Amino acid sequence: MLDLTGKNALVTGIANNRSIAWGIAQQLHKAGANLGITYLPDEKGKMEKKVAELVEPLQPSLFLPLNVQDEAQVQSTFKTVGDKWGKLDILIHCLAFASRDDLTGDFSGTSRAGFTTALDISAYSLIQMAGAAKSLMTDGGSIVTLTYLGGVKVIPNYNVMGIAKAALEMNVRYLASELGPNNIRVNAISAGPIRTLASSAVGGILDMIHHVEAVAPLRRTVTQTEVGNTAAFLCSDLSSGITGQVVYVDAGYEIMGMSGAKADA
Ligand code: 0WE
Repeated sequence: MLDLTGKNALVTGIANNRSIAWGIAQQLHKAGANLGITYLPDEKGKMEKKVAELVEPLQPSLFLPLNVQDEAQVQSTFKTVGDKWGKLDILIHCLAFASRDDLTGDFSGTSRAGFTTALDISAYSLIQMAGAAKSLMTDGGSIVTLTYLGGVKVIPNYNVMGIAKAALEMNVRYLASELGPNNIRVNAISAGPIRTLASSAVGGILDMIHHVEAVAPLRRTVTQTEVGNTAAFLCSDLSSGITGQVVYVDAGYEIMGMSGAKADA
């Protein structure tokens, strides 16, 4: 049985009710986990209010600001987790950002600043948070991050985010190797395209979704709930032998080649 009772789970990356992190938080809650939620603070406190209202039904016992580009805030978040919970069991990393200018146009035009920002927020942040979580995961633990096929294959316009996801997937393997002796497992979920705040800001996302609906083995896209269920599995003892992996939750899209062609045409 999938049971997360008695487990403390810190979930990052909830922006609204379409966030994949929101789908994950709901499934962890359903499995009985005690939740801590982080939000990206802004000047007017709008995000804090919005996320607080959204997660209220899940009764999180911690609700903390977290901007991974602010090292002091990362340290204080994990200090609070240690002080309030004593131990951490589950860390959900759902953070990514690239400048819009770098998600369109020529990849060879990627600026040094854009590259640095994308890799810092989307890939380095996993190292940073795993490093802070390590000493709190005294009973073992599970770290789950979100990646995308664009880190392995060229997807139009994904550009510098593809490089960030390639780095993130390699971070998963190096972290899994280091933390394995502490019984801390580290895995990634490679989700198929889903309409979210992050993806709908991207031109052509609807065409990509229609393409997946046409060629993926399951002939559809995946839902936040399906990603959430896989995350719950990866955080539970049911997956105790799995670490360092990238699990595709993409309706099977990743296995296909010749994706435009029809066999019987
Ligand atoms: O990883 C992502 C989204 C990443 C993302 C999206 C944005 C939009 C708004 C990172 N940074 C930003 N910055 C912004 O200013 N996905 C897997 C969704 C996604 O993004 C794409 C996709 C898909 C799919 C970008 C280009 C092409 C496909």
